[in-house]
Amino acid sequence: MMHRHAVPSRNVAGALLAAVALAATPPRHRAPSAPAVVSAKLSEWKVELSEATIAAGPVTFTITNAGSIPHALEVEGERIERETPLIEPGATATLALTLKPGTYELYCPVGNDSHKKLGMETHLTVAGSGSAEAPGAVEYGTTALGGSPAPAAASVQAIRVTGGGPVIQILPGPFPFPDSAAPILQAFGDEREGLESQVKNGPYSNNVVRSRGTFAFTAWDEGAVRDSVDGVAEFATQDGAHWKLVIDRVQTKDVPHHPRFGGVILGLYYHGVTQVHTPLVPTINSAVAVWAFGHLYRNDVLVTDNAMVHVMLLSRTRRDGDFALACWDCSKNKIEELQLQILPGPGEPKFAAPGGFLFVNWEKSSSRKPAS
Ligand SMILES: [Cu+2]
Repeated sequence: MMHRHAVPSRNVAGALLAAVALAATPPRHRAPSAPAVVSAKLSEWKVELSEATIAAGPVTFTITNAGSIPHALEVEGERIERETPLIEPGATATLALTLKPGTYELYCPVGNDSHKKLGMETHLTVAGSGSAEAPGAVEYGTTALGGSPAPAAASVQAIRVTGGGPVIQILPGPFPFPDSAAPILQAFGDEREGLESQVKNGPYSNNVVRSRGTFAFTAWDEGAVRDSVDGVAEFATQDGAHWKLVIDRVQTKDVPHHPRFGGVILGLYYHGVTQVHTPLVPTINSAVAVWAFGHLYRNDVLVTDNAMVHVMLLSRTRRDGDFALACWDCSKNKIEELQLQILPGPGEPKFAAPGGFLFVNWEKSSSRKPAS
């Protein structure tokens, strides 16, 4: 995913050197008993702190939700784990803690960590009191990359996904849960109108035809702009056309309304009720989500080198038999549905397919860690 602060492991040595050169910002001087004050600003999708380093002792966090959906703040580290209640957009909360020296992770715990995975995560260094010049106060990792050291868990991860089971093509049609989606759509501001047209025309519809084809890809979640993907899909559509899609590069530009979407994200709870991304998709968990560009061929003729591709391996949303959408909250279902959506690139004509898009699912798919 597009973590601004992910430090590639092979650059750690360089980052350390850079940090030593930058040296530490000493904690602000204050009376020993006066609590430090740190303001935290929450928004989609980041946590911004007024201080990167403070001295050990009492601290009061003043937290403002400057975003458009509810968030919260959790402070974790040195055996402390404390969080605020949910903070509505525009509201503030405070959290008073006493912190020992160490490094703390501050993140938004909303949405089973989906907000955290989208970037709502930062770090705070607490230096031993009165030891501002001590090496312990050096927040290495605060480098030109502009963030904190990435936790080990954020290092390179990869997934190999293979489509399987019944293959279906989804055609334009109405979204089957308009009443559930309507209140969520209210929060989408300028984009609401465009999204509302999808309530009538899909692509998330129950208008489904059986298809056949194969799809397999590998995706690498390497942080910043280094995510990558490599895969091929081949399938037939209702009209008998044969399509081939080669995906070999990720799309890292912001997706409207939700900046930080793009590239490869492993593990995400979103859509539906979560207020993360469009509610015109049921609430789901995804093992991997990819935004990519693809080379698209129809009956062996190149259609475009810039097809916009969105792929998810997610909780099953469709029932067997007629493959209608079976749930508004599908997040507890087995993760085995592989969705492939293909749209024309910016300014390009619609595809020769119903609705001008291609949307194909492999209903019983699987994933594994690729051999490295
Ligand atoms: Cu949040």
